[in-house]
Amino acid sequence: MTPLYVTQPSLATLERYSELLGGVWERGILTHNGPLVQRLEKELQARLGVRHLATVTNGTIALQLAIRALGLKGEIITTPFTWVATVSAILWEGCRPVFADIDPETLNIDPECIEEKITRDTVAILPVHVYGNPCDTVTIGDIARRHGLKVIYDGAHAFDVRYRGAPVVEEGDVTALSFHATKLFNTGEGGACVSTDPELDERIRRLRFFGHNTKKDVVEVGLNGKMTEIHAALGLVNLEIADAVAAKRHHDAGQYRALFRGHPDLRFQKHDPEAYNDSYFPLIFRDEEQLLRVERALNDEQIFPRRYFYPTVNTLNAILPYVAMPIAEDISRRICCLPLYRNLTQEDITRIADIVLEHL
Ligand code: T4K
Repeated sequence: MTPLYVTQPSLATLERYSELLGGVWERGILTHNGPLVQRLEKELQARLGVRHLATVTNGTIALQLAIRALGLKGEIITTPFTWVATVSAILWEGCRPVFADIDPETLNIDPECIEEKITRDTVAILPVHVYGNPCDTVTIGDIARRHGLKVIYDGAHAFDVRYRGAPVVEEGDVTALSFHATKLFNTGEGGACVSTDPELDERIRRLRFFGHNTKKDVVEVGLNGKMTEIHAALGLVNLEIADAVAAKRHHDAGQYRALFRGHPDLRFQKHDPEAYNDSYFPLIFRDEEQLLRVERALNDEQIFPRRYFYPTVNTLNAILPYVAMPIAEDISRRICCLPLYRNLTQEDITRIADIVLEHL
């Protein structure tokens, strides 16, 4: 039995990738803002409809660079329902994460909970577009303006999402994207910072390149966050198949939804179909016992869904003191992402859904 994992990377053909790599070999330029990195940035800007996009080595570094470029020092309000990278980036940059609980329907940070967490030390809000579902950017923007706070969106899952007719990744001061192998669009490892302000974009570019300015003088403390030509080449060819990848995912997620819709024990993340990239297929169960029973049954058939995100990051005692986040913790115990990727067949989806429904 071929195992079915939660995801598999969407990859263009090896032939197509080799074609671009041929040029890399000829030029001998592997990194330092080479021609393919520049081309990928232009193509991503055009595809996503954004003005400033700087590629980096991964989504975690994108978050760190965003925090650093905005000069943040103090408390950053964020969600407990996310991958550990959201919080480790805050800690790594010497700031303090303060959690605000989530909306049980959208699974994004609840704007009402943000406001009550604001103190004199708050410097920013760092919400996550969870599974690509856009946050309430209007209310969050309004809170930030009223309190003089910066906003960084963790858009690791939000590739290609348009919300209210505009790219959601242009909301806030900076949005951090991830192009990890498991993401909708991937460069193997990779990521990007999207910013709305040209000076901020320039600073991010400087910080990702050892703090060099365009003349290569060191003008501040930077790090090495540069994407290589090898990764950019993969990004360029994967961008060519991005429409086909998106169409297949929307179709397959729709098929899952049709098979589960109406079951009294199952629930989907509340989302606007026009602003959802189906980058994951999260399913919310009645309780954890039911989820574990289904997970065991799937594992017995060599099917491996993933409990994104379990446990919630506010419970990670090794890096943070615990603060209760009842809604996020409840959802986290009973949510699971089912396999969703390009090579999954219609039979696979039906088989997975049958096993789920049989073991509820
Ligand atoms: N913010 C948020 C909200 C995020 O979700 C993430 C990352 C970040 C920030 C940080 O972005 P990056 O710094 O990673 O760019 C994955 C990813 O490592 C991570 O990128 C992602 N979020 C997180 C949600 O999930 P795992 O622990 O699930 O990976 P793994 O190795 O268990 O892979 C899952 C399945 O994917 C495997 O069962 C098989 C398949 N797979 C995986 C890899 C790596 C492949 O088929 N090929 C592969 O190369 O973490």
